[in-house]
Amino acid sequence: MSSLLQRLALHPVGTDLGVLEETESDHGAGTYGAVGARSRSLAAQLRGVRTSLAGARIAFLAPPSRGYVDTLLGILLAGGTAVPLSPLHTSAELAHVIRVAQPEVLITTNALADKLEPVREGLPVVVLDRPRKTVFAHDAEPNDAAPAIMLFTSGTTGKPKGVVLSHAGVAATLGALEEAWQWKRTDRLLHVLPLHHTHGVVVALLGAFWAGAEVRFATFDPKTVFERLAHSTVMMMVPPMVAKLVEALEAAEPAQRASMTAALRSMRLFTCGSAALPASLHARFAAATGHAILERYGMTEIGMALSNPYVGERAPGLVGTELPHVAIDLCDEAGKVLPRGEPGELRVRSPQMFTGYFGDSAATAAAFDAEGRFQTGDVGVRDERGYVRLLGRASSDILKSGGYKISALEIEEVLRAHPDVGEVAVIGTPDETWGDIVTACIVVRAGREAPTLEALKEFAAKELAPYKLPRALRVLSELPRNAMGKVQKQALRAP
Ligand code: MCA
Ligand code: AMP
Repeated sequence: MSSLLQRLALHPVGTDLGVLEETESDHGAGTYGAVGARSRSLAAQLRGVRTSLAGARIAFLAPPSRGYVDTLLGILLAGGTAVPLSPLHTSAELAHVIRVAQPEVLITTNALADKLEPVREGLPVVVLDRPRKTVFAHDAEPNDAAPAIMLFTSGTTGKPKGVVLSHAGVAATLGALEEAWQWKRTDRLLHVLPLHHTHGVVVALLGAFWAGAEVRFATFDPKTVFERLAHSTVMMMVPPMVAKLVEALEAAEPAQRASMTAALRSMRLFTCGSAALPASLHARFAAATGHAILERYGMTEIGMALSNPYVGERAPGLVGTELPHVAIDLCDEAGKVLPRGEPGELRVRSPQMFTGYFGDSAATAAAFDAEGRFQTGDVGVRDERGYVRLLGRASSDILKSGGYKISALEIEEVLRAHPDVGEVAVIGTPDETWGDIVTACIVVRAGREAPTLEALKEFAAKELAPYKLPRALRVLSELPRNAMGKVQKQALRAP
């Protein structure tokens, strides 16, 4: 059995857990023992659908709930590769994931079964809350090298790619975070992140499970968060969430504010990552709550790489130093390591490293340099203590909005099909709350009228998840291009 499963499966059956849905008050149904029994039953059923699941991808669509957790663990126990799908995604996006991942089985809930129907392409579907026939079989024995999870992330070319994480890679991430952030079985995580990206699935959810801690899911909104924090010890955020909590605190009347901050007494750790947390927000959160947010840096492919210290100075605007067993060089374009103080690309070696982009060995090979280091495309500089400050990304085609990594090219491809759009370039306009505001710069098609932002959004919403939609529109007479005809996004971004 892999070291990941040994650790996840070994929590005592009675550990008072666990996974509670927003409305859930029945602790008993959520103990690790109960989750373990349900996920083993699902694993047994999956092995009944396919006798050998070793290496098989199993895609699943479930809201943040016990059903999600049972499914994720059930797939891992059955020896399959878990491919989480997002309820935020359109049919076109789900179809893309299914086309790339080539799953053998789909799993969903009664409520979401209709969403999967148009894209299931004849694949068997297991519906969680319908009666199932249990087929008994021996536990599968995935080893450390076996693939565990496939997560989709955007790149500078084409549609999102399937990043394969092995059991060993996930275990390395969880072990490093347990050590660095002092996860304990007595922790209670308030989980408000989406469950189709590394932050929500690996860092938060499996991070808590690794420690045997409690997880409580909630939809992010400041009111709910302040209510739930009174029962929590850990919360993980992306920068817009920090902005919204700070705004809510600053807008509250003194008495109300006192009760909101009183709710934070049980909290021991707020972390933030996925996108840059402005130093000003870090300071406002500290002033309003007395908590210094621990900012860290990672990437789907490399796992978690840099972190501010749990004990020691959590520096605003900096992402800290290497997590255990991670090695990072700041390099010039040729891969030469630069002296401290000079900005360079972060290149990474790590036991957390992904095993490849599924079905795309050329892209996998291109992601590493001649020394075998992963090329992040992120540029940073180290201060005298070794803390890294991130300065931005090498490519203008990757945006971070709301903490989501978004490919400008994917949005451009969709908008280009709009009848009023002649040419289009998508850029990120810097914003304190959202990171990048997705901005469509268009040239109107000859003989047509300029579309409104609302019309473009409505058009794009048929293909793209809400978090990828343009939030600003600029209508131009032409796009700035270089001699080769390539759009100069830097020029578009200049104020
Ligand atoms: C929403 N709004 C926005 C954006 N999103 N405006 C500009 N840019 C945006 N990106 C506006 C809406 O138009 C609306 O305005 C209002 O905000 C509320 O919209 P809503 O959709 O309800 O927002 P939300 O659901 O509250 O979403 C905010 C969110 C969400 C909860 C912060 O973006 C989120 O869950 N982000 C997490 C992403 C994540 O997990 N990334 C991890 C990737 P109006 O009210 O005027 O209509 S993994 C990763 O990055 C690596 C490994 C790592 O390091 O972690
Ligand atoms: P993803 O592919 O969604 O895993 O996103 C990874 C990218 O998120 C990294 O390459 C960074 O550009 C960005 N990122 C993650 N954490 C931080 C952070 N703390 N500050 C700035 N950027 C971050």
